[in-house]
Amino acid sequence: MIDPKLFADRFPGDFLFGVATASFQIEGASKADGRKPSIWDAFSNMPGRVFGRHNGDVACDHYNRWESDLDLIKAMGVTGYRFSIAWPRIVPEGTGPINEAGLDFYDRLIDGLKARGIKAYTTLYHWDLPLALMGDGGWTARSTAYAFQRYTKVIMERLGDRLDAVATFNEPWCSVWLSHLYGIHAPGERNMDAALHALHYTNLAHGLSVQAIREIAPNVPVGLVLNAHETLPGSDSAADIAAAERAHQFHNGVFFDPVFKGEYPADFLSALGSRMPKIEENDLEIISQKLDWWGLNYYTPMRVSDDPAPGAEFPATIGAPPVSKVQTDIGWEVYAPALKSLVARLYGRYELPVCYITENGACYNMEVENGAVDDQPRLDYYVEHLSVVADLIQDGYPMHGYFAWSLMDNFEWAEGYRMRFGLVHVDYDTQVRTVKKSGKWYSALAAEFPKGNFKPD
Ligand code: GCO
Repeated sequence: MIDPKLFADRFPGDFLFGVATASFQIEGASKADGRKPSIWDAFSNMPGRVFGRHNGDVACDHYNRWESDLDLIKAMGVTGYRFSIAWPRIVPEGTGPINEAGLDFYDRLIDGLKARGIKAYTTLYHWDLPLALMGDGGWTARSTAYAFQRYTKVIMERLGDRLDAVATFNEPWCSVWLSHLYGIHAPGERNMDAALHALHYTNLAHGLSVQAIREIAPNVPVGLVLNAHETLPGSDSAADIAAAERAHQFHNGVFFDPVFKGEYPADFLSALGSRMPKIEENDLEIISQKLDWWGLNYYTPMRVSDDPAPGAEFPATIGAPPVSKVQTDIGWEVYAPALKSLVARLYGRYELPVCYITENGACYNMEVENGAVDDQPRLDYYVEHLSVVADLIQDGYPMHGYFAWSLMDNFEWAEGYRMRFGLVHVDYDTQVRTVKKSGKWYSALAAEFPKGNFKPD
């Protein structure tokens, strides 16, 4: 096994090691203290949407166990905790009354982090849209972007003085394409026109939220977390190389270009622009405000070939087979070189601020045996990918920190609880937490970096 103490030498002394979670995936207590349903509560209660019809009612019961969970994070020796705030706890109907009891929970959580010397990295939207907003069309309605701006203001007024960083959205790719075009995530639509509306209004909501954060808490570094895809051509034919570029525009460019260049990608626009909602005069200006940092969530590459079907809709690609034979238990190809080429390519294409790896990790479903979880393949995955991060730093890329996904096993969206990503195992019958072999290794590594950093340039 790679000695974490030796491995640590490859990172600068102020590198931040953290762990990440998201509200709906861990909190449970879905009806407590004034919380109302989110689209994920509704979706997980529909037949055939989530494995085993699992739901978020109890999850890891973090809402009640937050103190011992923070003790666990502290004991693991990491210095950053990335978590998300549940909009349906704060403004339970999306618009309208503010729920003080919901704010109180995050107040206690953030104070609890501070008391333990752990930095608070908050995400405002990790997919739990208040269900009531679906009555107006959810993300396909422009009004949702303004509702999000108001929710942002409520958060920043109450909590902004103690946040070490804030991200507006987590993986808009998922809440746009996976949720409105591919139908896998809530609300489960399969409709390009709806998805194109969700796309622009999500981007707008990001911009409006940045405005609100700057106004209320100008000292809090603002960012956006993107699951950029390394779109690799399935062969070196000209058709596949062109397909990979279209895939880049569709899966990455529609988020990166408006935010970092103030425009939508050209080929995307000529193919689908006429089906987008009206882009109002200042929208792109609002969307493209300067950010202090961006977060990259990376798990696996995207391999694509040209779709030969006549009239195939943009991006007109089909999946190409994996190159590496190693797969995690969720079936994702393990291929660390794509993390390196992806970061290099994105910095080549865009003027990006400093980067945090805000999620990286692997799904392996080992259970507890004799009080321990031997998840060596997850540990190997971490070593391999962290090693790439160290190489990127050496090559001069501004990689400032790394958050493992995830602190503990949790509700893996459409896969329910059967897919486990935690450094810590959760027994869902007893809520007992057991630090896995990978978690012990990661703690030993993180313990070498007591300072943590946040110095956006
Ligand atoms: C994400 C998700 C996580 C998932 C993880 C594994 O941002 O993609 O935040 O919620 O659990 O990615 O699929």
